[in-house]
Amino acid sequence: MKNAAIAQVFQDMADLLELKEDNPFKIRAYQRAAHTIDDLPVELGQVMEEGRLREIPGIGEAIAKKITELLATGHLEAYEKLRSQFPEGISSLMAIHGVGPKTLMRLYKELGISTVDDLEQAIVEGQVAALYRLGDKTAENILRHIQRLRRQDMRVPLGEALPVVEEILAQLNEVADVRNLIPAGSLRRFKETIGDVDIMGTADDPEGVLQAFVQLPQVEEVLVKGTTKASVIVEAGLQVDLRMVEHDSFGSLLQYFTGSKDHNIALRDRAVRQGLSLSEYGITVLKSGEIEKFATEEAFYRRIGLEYIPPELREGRNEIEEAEKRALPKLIEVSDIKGDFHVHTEWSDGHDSVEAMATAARARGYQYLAITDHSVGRGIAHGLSEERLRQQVAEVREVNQRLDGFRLFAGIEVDVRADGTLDYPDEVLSELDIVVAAVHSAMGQDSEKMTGRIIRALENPNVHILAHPTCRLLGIREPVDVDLEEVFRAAARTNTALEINAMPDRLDLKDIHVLRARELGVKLVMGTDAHSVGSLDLMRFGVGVARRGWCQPEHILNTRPAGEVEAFLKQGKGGHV
Ligand code: DGT
Ligand code: CA
Ligand code: CA
Repeated sequence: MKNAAIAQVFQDMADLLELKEDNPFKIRAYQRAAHTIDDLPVELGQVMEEGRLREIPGIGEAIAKKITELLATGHLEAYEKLRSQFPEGISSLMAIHGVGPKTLMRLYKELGISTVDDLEQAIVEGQVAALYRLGDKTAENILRHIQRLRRQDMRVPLGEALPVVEEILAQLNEVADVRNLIPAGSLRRFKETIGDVDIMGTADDPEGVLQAFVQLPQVEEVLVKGTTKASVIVEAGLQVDLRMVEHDSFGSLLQYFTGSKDHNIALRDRAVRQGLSLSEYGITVLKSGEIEKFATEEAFYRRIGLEYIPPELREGRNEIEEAEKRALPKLIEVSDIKGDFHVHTEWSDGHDSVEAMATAARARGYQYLAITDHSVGRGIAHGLSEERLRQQVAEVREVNQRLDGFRLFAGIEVDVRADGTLDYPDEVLSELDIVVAAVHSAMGQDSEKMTGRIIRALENPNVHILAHPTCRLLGIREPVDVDLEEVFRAAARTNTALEINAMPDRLDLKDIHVLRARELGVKLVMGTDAHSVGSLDLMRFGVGVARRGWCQPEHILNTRPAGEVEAFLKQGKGGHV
C-alpha cells in the first residue's frame, strides 16, 4: 500500500469518528497522521522495514500498529468495522464545512442523503428546508458551503496562479498607494497547487486600496468587500483575498497567513511552553496579558528564539527544531543557476533555433546550456533520426565555437523504450556531450516492469540524467506506477542525476521526492524543458521545488561552474555502473 492510500484510511476514520462524535483527541490524532503520511518523503513500507515507524512525528504506538496491519494485510479491521456502521460515501459530506455531524446524520437518516450531489439536489427541491428545525436559512447556508467546496476542489497549478497574482500586484501598486503588498498562503510557500490566494497589505488609506482592488479589470465577481478585507474571483475561477492590516503588526499577520497550518500549530505549541500565546495579531505574554506586535517576520521569529524560516520550509516538518539550532539550510536561489540541462529547438518540437536558445541563455547570465531535442521514437514530436541528429550536433558545435565564454552542450532527450532499451545505439549516444533519458510511452506498465525499465536506462553508461522521473502532469496525468525508492538507489549507485523538471505542470521530481533522493545521495539537476526562448524563465519553478526540498546550491548541478559540469559529463559515470 502506498502512502496516499494509507493517509486516506486515517482521514476517513477521522471523519467517521467525527460523525459518531467520538473522542476529539483521537480524531485529531488521526487527522494529523493522515497529513503527515501524505506528506512523507519516503514510503511507509520502507520505514517499517527499517523499524522506524515510531520516529515519525505524530505517529504513536496505536497508529504505528494500524499502519503495520495495513501494510501487512492491505486491510484494517478497526476501519472496516467503523465503515460498516455508515453508508458508503458519507464521509465525502464531511468536507462541507459548516455542516455539523449531527445535521449530516439527520440528513442521512431522514432523507437518505449520503453524497454531496444528493444533498445539493435535496436543497434545491426544498426537502432540506422542510426538515423539522432546519429551515430555509440553514439550507441556503449549506448550499453556499457546497459551492465553496466545489471551488476549493479546483486547486489551480502554481504556474497558472503566480502570473495572475503578479499582474494583480503590479496593477494595484500602480493605481493605489500601498506600502506593503505581499501574497501569503500556499502561493508564498511555492506549493505546486493553490487553493486560494491570500494577499496581505498595508497602506495609509486601506479602504481606498480595497476599492481599487475590487475594481481591477481581472475581477469577475466580488464575494465580500469590507473595511479591512475583500474577496474576489478572478479569471480561471481563482479566489483572491486581500487583507489590509496595521503597519506595526504586518510581520505577525504575514507570518500567520503564510502558514502552513501545520507549521503554525507547531509554533503555537512551542510558544505555549515559553509562556506565550500566538495569534494573528502578535504574541501575548500569558503572565502579564501584554500583546507584542511585530512589523517584520524576522522580529517575530526572533522573539520565540528562532532564526528566520523561509516560507518554502514552513510545512511542519522539522524546520522549527533546525531553526532553534540555527541550522536551517542556505536555500538555493534563482541567481545561483548557471545553466539549463533540458531544452528543445525547432529541430524537434521546439519553436526557436539552436542559436536563439543559446543566445537567450547567455543573456540570462548562464555559462552553459544543453540542447536536448527528442529522439526518433517520438514521431509526433519530430524526433531526430540518427542522420538528423548528426547534422544537429554539427550545428551545435558550430554555434558553440562562435559563443565566447559560453558552453553549448550537444545532447539528446532519448526515449526509454518499453523494455528499457534506448532509442539510439550506444555508439551514437557516446558521441554526444550529454544524454538525458526519459519515458514517454507505455506509461501504463505495472510497477515491476516500469521500475525495471527505468533502472535499465540508468545502468546505461551513456545516460547522464533521467528526466521527469514520474511523468506526471499536474491535474492531467497521474504519475506512472514506479518504485521510486528503487530508482533513487539505482541512480545513486550508477551516479546518474535525476531531474527536477521545472515546467509548472510537471514539477517532477516534486518536493518530497527531492528530500528522499538527497537522503539517498542522488545527484540532482534542473531542466526547464523549454520549447521556446521565453520558457527559460520557468527555471524559478524548479528552484521553488528545490527550496521546498531543502536544497542548498551545492545540491544542484546547475549551480556548478561550466568546468565542473564538463568534468561530470566527460568522466561519465566514473566506473560507477
Ligand atoms: P491553500 O489556499 O489551500 O492552497 O493553502 P493555504 O496554506 O494558503 O491555506 P489557507 O488559504 O486556508 O489559509 C492561509 C493560511 O492561514 C494558512 O496557511 C495558515 C493560516 N491558517 C488558516 N487557517 C488556520 C487555522 O485554522 N489555524 C492556524 N494556525 N492557521 C490557519
Ligand atoms: Ca490560500
Ligand atoms: Ca485563504
